[in-house]
Amino acid sequence: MNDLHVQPLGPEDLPALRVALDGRSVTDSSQWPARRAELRSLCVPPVYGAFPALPKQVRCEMLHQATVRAMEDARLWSCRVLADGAPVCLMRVFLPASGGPHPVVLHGDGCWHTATDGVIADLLRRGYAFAQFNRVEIAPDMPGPPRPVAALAAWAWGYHRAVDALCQLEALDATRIAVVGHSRGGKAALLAGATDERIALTSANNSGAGGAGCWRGGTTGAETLADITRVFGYWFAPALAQWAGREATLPFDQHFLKALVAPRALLTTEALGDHWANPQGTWVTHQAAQAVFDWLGVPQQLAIRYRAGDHAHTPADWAALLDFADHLWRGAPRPAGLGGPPDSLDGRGPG
Ligand code: GTR
Repeated sequence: MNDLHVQPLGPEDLPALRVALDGRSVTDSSQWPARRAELRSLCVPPVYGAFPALPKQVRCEMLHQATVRAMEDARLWSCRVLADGAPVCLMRVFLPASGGPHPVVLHGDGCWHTATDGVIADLLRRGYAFAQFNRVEIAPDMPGPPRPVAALAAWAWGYHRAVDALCQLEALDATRIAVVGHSRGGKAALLAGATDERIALTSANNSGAGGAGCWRGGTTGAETLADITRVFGYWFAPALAQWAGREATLPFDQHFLKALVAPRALLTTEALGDHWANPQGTWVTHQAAQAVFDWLGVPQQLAIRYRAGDHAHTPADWAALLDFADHLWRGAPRPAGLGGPPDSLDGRGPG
């Protein structure tokens, strides 16, 4: 990436995170829950619309248990997640052969098969369980007539119901649940993590517009609000399209969604050549959200990682997530290579 691809935009151009709606500065961390609730009301309904109703009861029905010889005798559980008796989705849970409770990585992109056998084997070898559902079982990823619930909200709700189910499995450590997704799945994972405090680590890969990217801009050639609402209107609240061309006056930007994760952990993984997913604008929202993590005394809970290359959920991206989880949960050193893109607007290289 070089300067030709970068528009002049910095974190100071985004709406303030620590000025409450009544105009007062948010100075004490005891005010954070109230401000967090305000931020949520400002940035979630206008973009994603309403979530499906919260069920009274979620059940994780065990359908089958197997041993996977090709994965060092890993356990593989097939489950059905039910909300108030109605099926939500199927879920597969891979667990290391023995031990536990294991931290678990929850992935909703079953429709893409980005979690290859090699990726899953690596997770298991490193002592993580891996749970996967297919978000398109919850809401199809196809255009069609207007829907009562937009797809991203339905997919995020699916993550939440899968978390309900995972919390019922004693072999898993419910205090160490990570969620991850790629691109549109990364938008859903970020929304899920921002709105559910049981999720300890949220990770979005190449999530761009409506995810970790900045609506106001960043990378020249990045997908705009007009682009995404024209082609993928069914992912979003219908009213979002009204902001096309007026992004500079939005009362929020995606740093609000990132800040909702604080003080829990958030890692976004980005690709320098993925201009459509706005790698530079993602750095701007990152820097703006970092101020909240710093202020709450947890600067290390927010991380961003850039790699060379294009739009994809690569084994290197999965490894970056596990390295960060090892750091948070197992005392491993903070991984190298976290930080801004090499030609970031403020000139800071990867830290
Ligand atoms: C693109 C879309 C992006 C991104 C991507 C994907 O076509 O414009 O916002 O979500 O699809 O999901 O791979």
